[in-house]
Amino acid sequence: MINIKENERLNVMNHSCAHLMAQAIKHLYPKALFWVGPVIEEGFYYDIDLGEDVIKEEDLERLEKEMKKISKDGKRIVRRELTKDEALDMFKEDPYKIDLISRMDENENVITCYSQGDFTDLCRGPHVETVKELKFFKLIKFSGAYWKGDSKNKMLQRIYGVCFENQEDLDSYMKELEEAKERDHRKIGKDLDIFMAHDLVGKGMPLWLPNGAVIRKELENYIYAKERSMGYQHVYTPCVGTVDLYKTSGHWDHYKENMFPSMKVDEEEFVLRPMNCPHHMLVYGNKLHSYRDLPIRIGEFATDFRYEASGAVKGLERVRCMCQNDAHLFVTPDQIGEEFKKVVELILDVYKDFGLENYKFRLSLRDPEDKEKYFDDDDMWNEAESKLREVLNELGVEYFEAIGEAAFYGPKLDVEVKPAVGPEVTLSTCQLDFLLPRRFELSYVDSNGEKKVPVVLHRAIFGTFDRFTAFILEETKGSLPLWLSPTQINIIPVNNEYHLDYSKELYNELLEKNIRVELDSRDEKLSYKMRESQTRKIPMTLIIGDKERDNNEISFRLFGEKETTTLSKEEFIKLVVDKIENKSK
Ligand code: TSB
Ligand code: ZN
Repeated sequence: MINIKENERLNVMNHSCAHLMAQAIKHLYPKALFWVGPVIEEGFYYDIDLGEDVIKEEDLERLEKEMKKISKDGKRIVRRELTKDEALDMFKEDPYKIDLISRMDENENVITCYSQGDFTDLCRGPHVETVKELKFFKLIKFSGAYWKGDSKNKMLQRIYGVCFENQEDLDSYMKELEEAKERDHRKIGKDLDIFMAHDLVGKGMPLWLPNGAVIRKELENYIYAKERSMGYQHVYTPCVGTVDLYKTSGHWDHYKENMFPSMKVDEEEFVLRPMNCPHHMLVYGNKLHSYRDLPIRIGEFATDFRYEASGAVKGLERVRCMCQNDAHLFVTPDQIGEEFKKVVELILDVYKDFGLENYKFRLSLRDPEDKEKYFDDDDMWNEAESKLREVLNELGVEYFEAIGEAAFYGPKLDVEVKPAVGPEVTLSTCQLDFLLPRRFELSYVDSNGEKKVPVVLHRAIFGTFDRFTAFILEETKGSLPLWLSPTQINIIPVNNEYHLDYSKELYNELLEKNIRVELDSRDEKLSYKMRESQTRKIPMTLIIGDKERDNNEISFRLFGEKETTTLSKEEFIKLVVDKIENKSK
């Protein structure tokens, strides 16, 4: 989808369109006050204080009509420079503008306002010449938004819209938007009974339904097998720790605002853990280690809790209770390159297995000027960063560098993906860490019998099972490969009276082979059942009639296809078992 903010002409048009909308709002709601109205990737929005009034769906149409009227009228948009005093005087009735203006420095920036007919707004510009240029727009949605994003403040109303140069562009954008909505994992997750939410459990705390649980278990089995084959050892550790644990790790000082508040139990003070590294440090420290034991790779499918802003939580993609596919790799300094390479290879391997192609590698480096954010050891940083770069070049993967994005304890590699709706997120991550092992006083004995501190690689291939599931649901539009599908095969007898026995026989045979099969013996029309099988995106639908029963055959239709294929029962079962085993797409 086009990024409107980055397109010069569309940026200006959308900004002007936000003013046009504000003017229309003022006509319909004379008491309306305006906060800010920026251009965003998807168009524009304006935050508005409507007093007692609340925007409803049908109001958008009314507003659009009023905007069209103003546009037709065709007033010029006129810029005016103001001194701070003039600005304060001009907007003296408007507390929101007073708030903005009081924080402005007229010596740094000229204060300007823009007028069009009966409407004037404080604004930096630039704008189109006349409102006549704004013809092809659409108001898309509305929501509540706290003033300055702070839940202690008043809730304003935010209306989103978009503006283009011609009708075709607007139409094709609206079509893309519709498609994105269809692909949104929140919709798919609901339609396919994958997860739910409930106020009684809380915001950002999805409940995985049976279908979702199957997907998650398959993902766990898949990555567990891969990790075992690479020498990982998995552990189970509690999803709480004492405050002291997080003081030792440094999270209490550096990560507290992302954590749930602590709770006291007897004499101990606990927190829900936001990360698993501290627990894994203790597991490593439980034994003495020689350089010969390294790398030691400690993995866990670990539940974490993070405070995410209530406006940021989103389906399975951004949750407050998540399960990481986590591991901490303890290595000697000269094993960093090789171990990092294995992680990148694993990422590539996994993405290939899932057929994922829409992702970007981001190498996050420190800003050498920023001595405060990054822990101070130039040699360490330079060496680590060039090692990571070297590995990426050697593997020939494309990546971009982001200066100043490293964690304070070391550089990292992130995989960025774009969800159907909303900004990019990180899926996989691999982070180098020189600090945490020191804080936990970890060591190994090197070949000279000297005590040394290991280096740690934090890595999560799926990121979290939550976010990864959200992403594959969107990439596949809910049509998962056979091996991942909650229901793999749906058997529909043409007529229960004649075909149910053979269908049941088949059902039991498939069940015995551990295939997730359903038998639809409801008294409904065949066409209805077939359609439902498609809506549920079941990969294989079997239609069992006379011919199949008499010849011990199977006729099946793949999801999304119109043709039916017929095979002997044995051939069919072999095909299915092979497809599942090979994780065929
Ligand atoms: C990799 N300590 C490391 C770990 O060892 C760590 O926690 N890294 S992280 O903070 O980057 O989180 C790992 C992954 O979890 C991220 O790459 C991202 O894919 C996923 N993740 C982070 N926050 C959320 C969230 N709120 N909801 C869903 N997934 C999340
Ligand atoms: Zn970690």
